[in-house]
Amino acid sequence: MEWINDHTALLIVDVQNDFIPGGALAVTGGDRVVPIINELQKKFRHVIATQDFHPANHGSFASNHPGKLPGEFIELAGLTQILWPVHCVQSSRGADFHPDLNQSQWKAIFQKGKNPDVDSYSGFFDNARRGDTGLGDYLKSNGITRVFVCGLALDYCVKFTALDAKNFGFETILIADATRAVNLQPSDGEAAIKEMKAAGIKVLTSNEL
Ligand code: VGL
Ligand code: ZN
Repeated sequence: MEWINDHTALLIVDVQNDFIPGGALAVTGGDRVVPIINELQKKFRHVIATQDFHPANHGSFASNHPGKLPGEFIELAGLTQILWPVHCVQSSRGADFHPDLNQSQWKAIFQKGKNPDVDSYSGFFDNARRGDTGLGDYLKSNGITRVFVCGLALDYCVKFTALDAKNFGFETILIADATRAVNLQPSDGEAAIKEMKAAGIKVLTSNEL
């Protein structure tokens, strides 16, 4: 089966310094996806990245809620919100893409999490599903029908981006070796893959492409 054609896009989710070991919200093995994604990109004509890009007063940061710690919960935009350490602040090094990630063929970058009043895991919509980054319309207007998803973190932004891609009507494929989970709970990564499969998302490894 030829998986990649002119109607196929690679979505690289949040491969940013703060999600890499040493960063503010480090994902174990997050750096390991970089060479895999660089190899993958060579096979695609349409490569698009998302970037977590928060203002310093973002409501998902524990430090913006006196007395609260990362991992605790609050209500934000009418939703239960887990609190994170300060991460991916606009114009900080932590928000930059990993320096080894090849950006030379990217067609577009979609930033998310810019509204301080709501978090935004998916590259398509904020968690309250009000704000739209334009990614879905962008893909449709470029004739994309099949979307491959990779990047960080599997159990948050990768999962919600893939679920929204599927809901948008794109055939959606997770590249399992090109993602890593935060795993606040040790099985969160596995649970995310199960949830994606149940939603009709395919799971492949990069050597199958
Ligand atoms: C992410 C938590 C908070 C992610 C972003 O990119 O998976 N996770 N912000
Ligand atoms: Zn974030």
